[in-house]
Amino acid sequence: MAEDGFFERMRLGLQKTRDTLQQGLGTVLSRNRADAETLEELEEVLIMADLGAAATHKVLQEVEQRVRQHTIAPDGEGLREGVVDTISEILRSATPSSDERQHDARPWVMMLVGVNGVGKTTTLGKLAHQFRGAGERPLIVAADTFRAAAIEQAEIWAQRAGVDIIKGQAGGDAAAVAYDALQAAKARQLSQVLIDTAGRLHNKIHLMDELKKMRRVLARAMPEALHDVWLVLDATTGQNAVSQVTQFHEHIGLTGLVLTKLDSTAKGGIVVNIADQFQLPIRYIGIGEGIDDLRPFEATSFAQALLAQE
Ligand SMILES: Nc1nc2c(ncn2[C@@H]2O[C@H](COP(=O)(O)OP(=O)(O)OP(=O)(O)O)[C@@H](O)[C@H]2O)c(=O)[nH]1
Ligand SMILES: [Mg+2]
Repeated sequence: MAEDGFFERMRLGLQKTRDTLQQGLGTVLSRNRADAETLEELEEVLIMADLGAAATHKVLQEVEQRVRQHTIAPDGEGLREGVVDTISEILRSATPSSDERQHDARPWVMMLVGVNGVGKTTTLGKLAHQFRGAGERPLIVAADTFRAAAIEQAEIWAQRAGVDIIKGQAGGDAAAVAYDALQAAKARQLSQVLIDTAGRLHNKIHLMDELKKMRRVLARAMPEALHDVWLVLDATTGQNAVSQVTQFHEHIGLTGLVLTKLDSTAKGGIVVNIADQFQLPIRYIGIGEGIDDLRPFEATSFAQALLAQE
């Protein structure tokens, strides 16, 4: 029941994208041909659905190739099959392998980064809750020292999840907080160190510098740390999400993505766009503000929610 409810919320969140795609595809595919004009119109539909130029190009190329090789029929149904298969394939490429889903290091040190308001602190609370539910002993690190309210918010999530928290002073040195937290986690033999970071500092360079400093300082406490840096993306954001991935990846190096707010009016096409452009696994998706509203990303159910005909 809970899982059905989860899928249903994702499906509703993706409704707008799904409708845009279905309507557009319906019109184009009703021509029942695979000629140049039809393919051009198909291109427009995919661009409108936020797939971006590269992923759109890939889908068209694949469809054309399949028509040429007679693996799909040169009619509406054939084209639909080609589009759905290719988009599903792109999404599958962003699904973490089972190896990637293991976080064996102890403590495993992970930092969530992202621009302000995307859902970092909320996601951290949900993750802490999941780890604890699995019998682990995670630690929340309130390293967003930019705002006093951010520290309080992390505290509330630590209480909800029933896990330890280490926090600094508002205006304090975030890297020092992270370093102390890692030392404490080692001493207390805690299993996961989950670091919350600021979404906004005085400017972007300052934020990137602070995140880089955190990485350097953590490596002094544990050479292999950081193990993971995940970028949180608000799925209702359009093309701007692409530049967020580019910038954070370039500056600090990412090992994964988390998509939040898939229960709101999400731009599903942007997920295909990002899955295609970056070799970064999508680790989790958020489907609400509650503590249980986080799930591992699954390409198959996502593709179904995005592409299924009503
Ligand atoms: N609907 C919905 N809302 C979410 C989800 N995840 C987070 N939110 C909401 O988004 C808002 C911002 O979440 P935060 O966790 O504070 O975001 P943040 O990235 O920590 O923000 P800063 O610390 O200001 O950078 C809050 O109102 C959350 O409840 C989600 O999956 N679905
Ligand atoms: Mg926050």
